[in-house]
Amino acid sequence: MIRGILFDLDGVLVDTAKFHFLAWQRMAGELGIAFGHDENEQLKGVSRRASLEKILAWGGQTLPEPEMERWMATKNAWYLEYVTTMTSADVLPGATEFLRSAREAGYRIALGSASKNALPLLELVGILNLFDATVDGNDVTASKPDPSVFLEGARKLNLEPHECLVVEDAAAGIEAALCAGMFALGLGTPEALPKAHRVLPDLKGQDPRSLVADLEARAAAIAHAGAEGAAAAHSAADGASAERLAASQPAITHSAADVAATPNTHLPS
Ligand code: B16
Ligand code: MG
Repeated sequence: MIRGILFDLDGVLVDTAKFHFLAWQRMAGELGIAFGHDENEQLKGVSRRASLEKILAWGGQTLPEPEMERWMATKNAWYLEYVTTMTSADVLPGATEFLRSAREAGYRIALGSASKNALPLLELVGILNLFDATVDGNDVTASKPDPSVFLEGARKLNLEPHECLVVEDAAAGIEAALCAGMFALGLGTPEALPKAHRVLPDLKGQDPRSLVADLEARAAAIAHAGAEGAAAAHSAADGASAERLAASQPAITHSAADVAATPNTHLPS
């Protein structure tokens, strides 16, 4: 039974990706490395250091540690310059209302973000007071898909992982939620987040209680079909079995292989 909801920050509550993009692009430009929107997509949910390492690798460069530190500080200073323009109007559609109704419905609320700037940002846009607990890049160093950030969030909420729902916009974040043994709601498109239990475009107009009831029902269906699907998928190269499995859970976007492979098949209903 879901009793707590853990929210990612960037892409779920606020759109800071555009500011990360501007700051990384400025840095990449100075280093002579090409950096576009495709590259930026791959940095969503990834820590500052891991992002820098990826950008340098794309440019075939390595830097000594003091230079790494200098670029991380410079990029962050640029990023902070850009985000200071944000106000409560920049909270993503439906997010504030969803947080409020989730609290009123009795769910415990936590933040699970890779960002070291998460708390001042939540304060800046006026929603920090809606959280019972926060976990950010200052508490946890391992990047999503490592589940640490969400496991620590559950611990702070005094809940078991299977009592938690994660709301995420990045594939790595969905992986992290599933690795943690939690329910996963993706915000975006089913194509980009195929492993989420459910995908919505945003939180606008969503009622937390109905959403939770729906997710619990879907997870129960996956668990049921997963047990049968795992056997079917392994017993033969039988495409029809996989199709039957998919048809038995029409609301879920997983393939039979995903259902058999991802930890969400073990979620209790
Ligand atoms: P910072 P999230 C992540 O936030 C961003 O998606 C990612 O692009 C960024 O590099 C990371 O935070 C670290 O951010 O430089 O502020 O510590 O999506 O996990 O909330
Ligand atoms: Mg995100």
